[in-house]
Amino acid sequence: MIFNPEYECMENEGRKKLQLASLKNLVETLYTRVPFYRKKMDVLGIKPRDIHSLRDIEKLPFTTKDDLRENYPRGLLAAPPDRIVEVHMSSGTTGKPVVDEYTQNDINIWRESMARTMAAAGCTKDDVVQNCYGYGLFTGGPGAHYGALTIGAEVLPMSSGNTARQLMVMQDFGSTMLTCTPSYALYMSEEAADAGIDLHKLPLCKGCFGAEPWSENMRKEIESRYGMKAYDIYGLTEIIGPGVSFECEAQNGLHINEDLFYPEIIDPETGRVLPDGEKGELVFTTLTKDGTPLLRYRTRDITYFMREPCTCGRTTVRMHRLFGRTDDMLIIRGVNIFPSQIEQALIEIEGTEPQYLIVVNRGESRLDEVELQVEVKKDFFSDETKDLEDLRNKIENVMKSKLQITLKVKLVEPKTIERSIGKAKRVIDNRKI
Ligand code: DLL
Repeated sequence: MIFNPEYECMENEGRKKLQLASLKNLVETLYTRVPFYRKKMDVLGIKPRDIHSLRDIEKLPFTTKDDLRENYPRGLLAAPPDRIVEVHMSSGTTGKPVVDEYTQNDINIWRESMARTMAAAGCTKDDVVQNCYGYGLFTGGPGAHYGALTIGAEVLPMSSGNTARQLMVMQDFGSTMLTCTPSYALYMSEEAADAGIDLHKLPLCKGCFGAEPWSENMRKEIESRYGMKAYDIYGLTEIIGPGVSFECEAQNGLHINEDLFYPEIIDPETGRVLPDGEKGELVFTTLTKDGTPLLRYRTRDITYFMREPCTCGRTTVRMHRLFGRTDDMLIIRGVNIFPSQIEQALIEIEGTEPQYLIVVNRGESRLDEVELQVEVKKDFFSDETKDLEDLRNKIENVMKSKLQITLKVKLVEPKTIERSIGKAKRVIDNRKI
């Protein structure tokens, strides 16, 4: 279902006009209210009156994660503090957290974007949404909660973890829709199998999954384990949380809510804007936010734009499912690779579980050495050692032929790789320690 056809199916020229009007407003607000942006624009010699067309956005400065950290906690606030009604933060595992402060208007934007997102996955007022994204400073739980309420569905605000209780509630309350990270969906399906619960017999038939990289094959795996349709949803704390972009029933790229978040793709090295179809770093400008609006925020996420019309009728630009983050890219003996590519190849190999860990070490010859730990399926593990050796060789060969990378595979026993209830940790990089 299309939640808001007026904006989602808008004719392009109309949308561009709207975006330009919002951009002019935003630049004026940032210049007058946020000293950080005034300084940046003064250095570049740009004034709000210099913005005449959407292309003029290229004259404006970027904002980086470091800028946000340096301005922690409230340096980028653009609204009076008494207008803030809610605050969220990223986990901040690698430094000071990044902060998003919401006015009531911003909460309304978030509700709207998440309602569009969940409606595109088929959510209606008749659904029972089991929301297992974490609640708290993380945006996942509250975002899906707002979306479900805006549509008028029933929400089970489970948060993440306590898997036995999740499965009990799922059966007793007849959940029809699941919202959580793909890795947690996978973990829950394992626990269900161990508890003898047949997920195919439950009313659960769709889910919105995101917050971490996952592959097309992981989608198929989740869909077949649950007997449901699994949709990819994308977002980040800095911009609004989940709700920035989402898949529709065509599942051919994620529609960006571009009347609210203006997207660009740039070359991460030079900062140059790239043409449609070229892969690069995704950049967003929040067009209508009040609390902590951002200009040209560099997400570090890698994708490309698809502008061909979509069969669903929405006219918004789509982004290809994320390839990964610039900071997650591994360079294995000269070949650039994202963990999700390894996942995609691995899931097709018979005898393995979709559970893996990539360990990167600096070898004696100063070359990067990569060990791929892969869990073997239970029935396979009790087999002959020779079969295990064959499986190990097979995985190494597949990685070599499909991805052109040479890595060492270590097969591990079932259930030994740590399961995740939130964002899975797939890479341990010992070079950074
Ligand atoms: O993860 C917001 C969110 C919650 C999105 C629930 C979707 C569902 P952060 O914790 O700030 O916010 O992390 C944002 O997670 O820059 C991407 O690198 C990654 N990410 C988010 N969605 C996807 C996705 C939330 N669908 C960062 N595929 C982003 C791949 C994703 N990576």
